[in-house]
Amino acid sequence: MKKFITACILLIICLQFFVPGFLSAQDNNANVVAGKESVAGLKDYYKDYFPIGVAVSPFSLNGDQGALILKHFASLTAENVMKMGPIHPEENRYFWDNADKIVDFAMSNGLKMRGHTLCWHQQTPSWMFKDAAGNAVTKEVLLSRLKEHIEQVVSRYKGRVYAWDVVNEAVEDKGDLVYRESDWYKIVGEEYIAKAFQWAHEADPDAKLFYNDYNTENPAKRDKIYKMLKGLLDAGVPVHGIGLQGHWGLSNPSEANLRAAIEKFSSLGLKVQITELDISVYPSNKDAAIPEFSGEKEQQQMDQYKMVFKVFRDYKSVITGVTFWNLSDKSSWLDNYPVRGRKNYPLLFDQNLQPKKAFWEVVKF
Ligand code: HAH
Repeated sequence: MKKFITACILLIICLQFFVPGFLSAQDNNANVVAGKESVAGLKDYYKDYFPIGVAVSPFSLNGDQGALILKHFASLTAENVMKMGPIHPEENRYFWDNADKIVDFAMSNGLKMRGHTLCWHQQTPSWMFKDAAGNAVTKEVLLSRLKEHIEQVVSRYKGRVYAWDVVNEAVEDKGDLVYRESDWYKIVGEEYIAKAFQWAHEADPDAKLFYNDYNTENPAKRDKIYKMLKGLLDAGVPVHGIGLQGHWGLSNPSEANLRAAIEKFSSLGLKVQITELDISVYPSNKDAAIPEFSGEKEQQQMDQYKMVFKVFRDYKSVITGVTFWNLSDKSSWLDNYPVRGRKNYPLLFDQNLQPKKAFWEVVKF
């Protein structure tokens, strides 16, 4: 009898070690939640699907926000500090400190790190396009500056940043024009896009390289981007994936357009990531600020989050990451864009860092 009891105790100890949650209230189904607090983090619910990430600043890594990041997220993106302006403020000066803080935090906590972004028309330092006399630089000068920038930044984070948004938002939204008429395009022509990918690949052959854009579910823009990407791939340019930014609204995109975009881009053999997810509660720039987030808007946001995550799960074979653009409704870039000072409620955690109703829609499956 004594031996039997000892054996039983040993068995229970073993089970506790090897079967997570054996002695706790946790159900074997990772999606069961208890009370207000989630048993698991967002990343744990999605561990068999794709890493869930969040865009951060180096100042949001401590205290309650740091704890929330570690509980729920498996990947980080620097919201701003790896962009060309902040990281390369003058021709021969790089400012690494802030980007290093985020990369170090990711590495010491076992998180993946995405790089954002190497070439964009905004948040680019003005010196980039000008010579010492203030005139526009030549194509050759601009390309050599871009090459130097990409080599420096990508090689610094080689082996730590696993994926880069190499070119951001190069395609025009309106009309038939394919390429955005940015300074990059005006000075270099479309060639800057292929060159950026080539130089990023040379600097880190193991990094996954993404073209990143918004409105990618809009059929007209989707088809322009598809054509551009097909052209790059046919020419042997090392592009590995497309980032759908995911700055969405309560009824946009439709499920059909979201599915069609994922299918169309992945038909090129590209991986797909949702790189900057948030769901704004305002349909247009003209909407007045709402005093509190509840009722119909809350329900619509729950439905939209539920729909998009169902679609992401359906395409888990091509989706290799889903990243939120900020951590919680306490503060997000949408509090100031497109209307300065208009409070928005676009994320899964509320202003007190608690999971919102939409959170539960995302993890109940
Ligand atoms: C994104 N652009 C950028 O990729 C990201 O770097 C930035 O922090 C926020 C949003 C979205 C965008 C925009 O900036 C302007 C007009 C439309 C969309």
